[in-house]
Amino acid sequence: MAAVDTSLPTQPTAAAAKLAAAHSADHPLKLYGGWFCPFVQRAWIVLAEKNIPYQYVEINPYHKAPEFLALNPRGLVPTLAVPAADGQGQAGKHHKPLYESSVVCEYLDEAYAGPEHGEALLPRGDGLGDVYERARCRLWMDHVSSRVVPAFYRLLQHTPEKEEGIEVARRGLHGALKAFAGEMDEGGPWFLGARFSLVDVMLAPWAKRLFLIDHYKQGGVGIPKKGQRGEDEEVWNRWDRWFEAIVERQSVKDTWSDEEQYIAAYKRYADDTTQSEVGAATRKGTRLP
Ligand SMILES: N[C@@H](CCC(=O)N[C@@H](CS)C(=O)NCC(=O)O)C(=O)O
Repeated sequence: MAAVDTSLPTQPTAAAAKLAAAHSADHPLKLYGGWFCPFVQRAWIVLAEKNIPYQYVEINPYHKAPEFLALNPRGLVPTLAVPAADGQGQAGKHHKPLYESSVVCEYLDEAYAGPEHGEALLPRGDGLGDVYERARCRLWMDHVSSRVVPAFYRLLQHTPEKEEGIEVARRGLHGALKAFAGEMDEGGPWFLGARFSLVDVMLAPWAKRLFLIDHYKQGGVGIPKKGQRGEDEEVWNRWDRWFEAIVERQSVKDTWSDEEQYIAAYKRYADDTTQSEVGAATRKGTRLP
């Protein structure tokens, strides 16, 4: 295990530090997170969006502490400790664990559904139209996790000695982003048009991290400039609208540390020497954890 993965700065900074401090008091709902982690940011955004009371607990997931593994045998963040209302928590404790960012986000959206938590982040309702919309959202949430996110790491971890040229990796990311943008509704910037949803949340953390590709990789993200997009003009324009809105979303800004800190943390990815599970899976070409 490389030392750097365990020598990350230990705390969030900037806006994320403020948010963490405001949620440092003991609370039965606990989010175990790492400030640098995009999967954690998904869950943190949902907590912020829905005005849910919780405690934020910063941990380093590369240190597999026994108490952490007892909650999440996969040893990954985000991990959520959910209050067990019936007292029937794990091993007699008063909480039950949940993990996997998309599962955690859906749980929070469903469990905190009262009017004080605002509009649901996944369309509710039992009508066939609602059921279809919910399924369509899940489809594109899955597209983010199974297509966009792996393509992001393939490009960020691309190094000149790789057999596959950087252009191939870049095209892979473009293809996944265009497929996503091509499905977006009109009438507002979000995936569902005027309505902000979990589909937006799923991609927001990587949208915020695209600057790392510009910082580290020759040619950067490389989305063609306006007016030079040929047959993709419309779809990239729609992407721009979404991107400009998501990076300005309050919950996204509030869960963000200093950019310099991400640049330092992601150097191991850019050099393709990270020992993280995500990094190793990208190197091997296997499914991300
Ligand atoms: N599929 C998981 C992925 C979570 C994940 O990979 N988290 C990283 C931090 S960004 C982690 O905990 N890594 C620890 C390790 O690689 O050992 C999710 O969606 O929650």
